[in-house]
Formats: sequence, structure tokens, C-alpha cells
Amino acid sequence: LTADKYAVKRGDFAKLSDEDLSHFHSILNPNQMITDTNDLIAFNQDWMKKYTGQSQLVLKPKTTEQVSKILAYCNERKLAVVPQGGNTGLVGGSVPVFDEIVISTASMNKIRSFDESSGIFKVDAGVILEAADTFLAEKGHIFPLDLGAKGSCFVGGNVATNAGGLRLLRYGSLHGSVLGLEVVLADGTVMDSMHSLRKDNTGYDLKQLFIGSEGSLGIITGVSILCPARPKSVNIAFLGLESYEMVQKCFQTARSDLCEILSAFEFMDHDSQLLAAKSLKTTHPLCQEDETGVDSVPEYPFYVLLETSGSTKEHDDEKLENFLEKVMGDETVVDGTVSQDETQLRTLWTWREGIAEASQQFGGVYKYDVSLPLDSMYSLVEAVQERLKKLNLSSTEDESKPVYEAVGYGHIGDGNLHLNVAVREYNKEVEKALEPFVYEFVSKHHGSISAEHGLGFQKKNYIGYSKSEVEIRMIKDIKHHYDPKGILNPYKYI
Ligand code: FAD
Ligand code: 2HG
Ligand code: ZN
Repeated sequence: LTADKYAVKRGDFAKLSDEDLSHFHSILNPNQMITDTNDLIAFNQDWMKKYTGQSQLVLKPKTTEQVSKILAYCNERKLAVVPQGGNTGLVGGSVPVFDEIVISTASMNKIRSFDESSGIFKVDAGVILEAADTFLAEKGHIFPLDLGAKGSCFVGGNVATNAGGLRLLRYGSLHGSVLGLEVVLADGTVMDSMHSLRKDNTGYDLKQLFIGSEGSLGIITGVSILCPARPKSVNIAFLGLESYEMVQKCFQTARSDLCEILSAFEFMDHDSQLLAAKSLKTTHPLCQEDETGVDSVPEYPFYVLLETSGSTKEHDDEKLENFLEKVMGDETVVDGTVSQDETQLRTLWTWREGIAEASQQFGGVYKYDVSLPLDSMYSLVEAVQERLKKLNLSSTEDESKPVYEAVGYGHIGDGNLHLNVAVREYNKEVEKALEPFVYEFVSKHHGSISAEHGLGFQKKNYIGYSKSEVEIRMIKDIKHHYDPKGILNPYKYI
């Protein structure tokens, strides 16, 4: 059934036997192994409910040594495995395709150390991102990554996907902030590289290979990361704009006039806000007092959420005020509101962070996460909307059409668009209309088919749109060298 569903064949891997189960019992306690059919469901299904595997076994090691013993055995037996963190990945990389064993890092959730003077933070891979940030907040520091799934995703999963998130603009990519990793390779070898050094030019920077490797090269068990001081003053402006050109102009002005205090610059189109409204069921931040219907969103084609973070409130307030005066004075921005307190600030973020979840409320969603030059970025959304209409697949009103709506939003400050096609059901005809159309568009505009979510299962066959033959060969060489039997997350990535 799965082979038909996915058009891939099960690899030549061993099948799980009673002897295998007994062996795992010799490494783990019974409560670290899941075999019950109902309990397995959550580990077999991805966040979008788009990909479903058939694993019969989940292992939840507590220590690096246990991970090492498990992998050494699986490698010897040629048992395929899927490393899993919080299972919030959006490309089908975190769930099995067939009967791969799931190795969950959920029980590896200890904070190892924090150095207050340097901000160097060492954690097990299974620490939840939000828990890591809450710990750091008490020490006056911040985790240099934030994203909508923070309450569920794990730090190890973030590193494995090289997650970008909402403040990459300010703190940069994990390739810069991660200082060291502990990783268990396919044969059980432990690479202990939990360094605390910002500078170390001795040999290849091996940790970089694992940042964004999506479980294909090893299981990350520990992360050492540099965490900056937590900003004392945070402001958010939520703005309405008349065109995509104005969004770009607003970004340029924000970069030059807010400069060092600009910490996020996100954009959302009108229909993405309509989706969010249907799911959040609260009043949109730019609604007037007399239009407080939960479903009503003002008619601006685009919205921007920008955040400033700094150390002095008066200084930041003044800068933001001057910026707003300028962009409203020259009509770059036509409406807006500024956060007054912590609660309001969080509410404003929900209108951006909530879109990912809102886009799948009608039955499913096809997600595309691309890098494109700013000036051609939104034209992808328009091209897709037009194509779906022309093929008669899309209608918000007509429930017989599979597509509800295609919306665009994202980290415009990083050149990263999220195109979400909300569907009433997953449907091969819609998928064919979108793929490879979207990837061809991106390649033609010299973009990347995955800005931050990765390749996983969804984009494995499309890597050629973003990488050259030489690059693909080198990636395959590395994979083959460190995982010659291909047991780590097969059918994905490459
Ligand atoms: P999982 O989903 O469990 O796994 C993801 C991949 O990493 C899989 O291939 C898995 O095999 C591998 N993996 C997991 N743990 C390990 C490990 N310890 N060692 C080796 N491999 C491992 N992403 C962004 O980049 N930016 C965003 O703004 C963003 N926002 C999101 C918002 C929502 C609401 C959701 C649902 C997802 C969002 N994502 C975003 C997707 C993002 O990839 C994940 O949220 C997160 O980084 C994955 O962490 P996880 O622990 O859930 O990993
Ligand atoms: C975000 O930025 C995430 O909200 C999710 O990367 C995007 O769901 C998506 O397509
Ligand atoms: Zn994103």
C-alpha cells in the first residue's frame, strides 16, 4: 500500500524480529520502548497529517550511550531508523515511510550547562525550544532562534533542520550560533564535539555537516550554542500596506532607519490573514472598533509585522516613532498599530505565527518554503493562484473544488516566502498542478526550493532544482561514507 501511495519501494532492510526486540530490551527499560498500535500513531504521522508511516517500534533512549548501542546494533542488522524530535517538521522527514524504527530524542531532555558570562548553553537534543528559552530568560539571555512550533519542537530537531525562524534577521543562522555538537554516527561511533569556542580553525568544521542534515548522517544528541543577552526593550508594529512594492519599500526604510534595533520583519498577504481570522477567532489588530467581527479583516492587500529589540526603551521608542512618521507620511504604510504591553505583543505575533496552523484547517495544506529575490517573491503566489484557477481546481466558496485558497507570507527580511495552498483534501491532481511548477518557477528565478524547512521526503526528488550535479554527487559521497548501509532516514533527503 505504501509503495503505491508514495511511488517508492521498500529498501533492502532487515525486518524487525523478536530477537531484535529482546536486544533493545537489554539496552532500554520497558517504558523506553513503544510497540502499542495506538501509542505508535503519533510517531507515524507528521504534523500536517500528510505523511503516514508504519513503524512497529519507537525507541526512546535517555543517554548518548544508549543511542550509540542502538545504532551500532541497527547498523549491524541493517535495520532502518528515523531520528525524531518534536515531529513538527514540514517536509515529511520525521516520520517513517515504511516500517523504519523511530528513535525519539524525547527522553533526552536535560539542560547540561549554562555559562552566564559567555552565554554558552549546552543541552540534550530533546530539550523543547520553549523550555530552553524560558530557562535562558531567567538568566537574562535568549535562545537565538524562535519559531511558531517552539512549544513542541526540540533543539536537536532545530539543528537537524537548520531551522531559520522569526529572528534570523537579527541572530543569523544556526550555522553561526551553534558552537559544537555531540552526534552518534550510523555505526554507533560518538563524535563528541561539544565545543565552547567561537573561533577554532583546526581542520574541517565537521559540526556544519550535521546542521541541516535532517537525520541522514547521524543522530544529534547534544548541542552547544551561543545565546545573546535578552533585549530589555521590545516593540512591535503591525502595519497595513497597499501593494507588494510598498512592502519592499517599507523593508528598505526599516533596514536603514531602524538599523541595529530591527529584529524581525515579516509579511503576510490579505488572504493569509483571513485564514488566520477563521482559526484564531479573535479580532484582527487593524480592525476598527465598529468592525469587531471575528472573521473580518481590513481590505489591505498586505500586512507587515516588524519587531524592534534593544536595551533602552526611550531610544527604541523614539526611533520607531520617527520611522512610523516617515512611512505613514509618504504613504508607504496606510494603517498600523504598535504594541503597548507584553500581552498585546504576543497577540500581534499570533496573526503571523498562527498562519501555519490556520492553513490546514480545511483538510490539508501543500506547503512551499522558498528563497527568491525580493522583487519576484510574491509573483510566485500570483502565478500559483492563476494556475489553480485556470485548471479549475480552486474556489473559496465552491466546496466541490479541492483547493480552498493559496496564500503567501513569510520572512521577507531573509528573502524567504511561505506559499501555503490550503486544500479540502490531499489530492494528486492538485499536487501535479503544483509540482514541479513551483520548483521550476523558483529555479528560473535563481532561488532555493527550500529556504528553511529542508528536503525531507517531499522534496527529495527535486534537489536538482537548487543544487548542481557536482554538489549532489558530493552530498551522496558524504552520505555513503558515513552511512554506507543507508540505515539513517532512508527514502529522504538525497
Ligand atoms: P522533527 O520534526 O522531529 O524532525 C525534523 C527532521 O530532523 C527529520 O528529518 C528528523 O529525522 C530530523 N531530526 C530530528 N531530531 C534529530 C536529531 N536529534 N538528530 C538528527 N536528526 C534529527 N521551520 C523553520 O525553519 N522556521 C520556522 O519559522 C518554522 N516554523 C514552524 C511553525 C510551525 C507551526 C511548525 C509546525 C513548524 C515550523 N517549522 C519552522 C518547521 C521546523 O522544521 C520545525 O518546527 C523544527 O525545526 C523541527 O524540529 P523537531 O524537533 O520537531 O524535528
Ligand atoms: C513559519 O514561518 C513557518 O511560520 C511555517 O516556517 C511556514 O507553514 C509554513 O509554510
Ligand atoms: Zn518560516
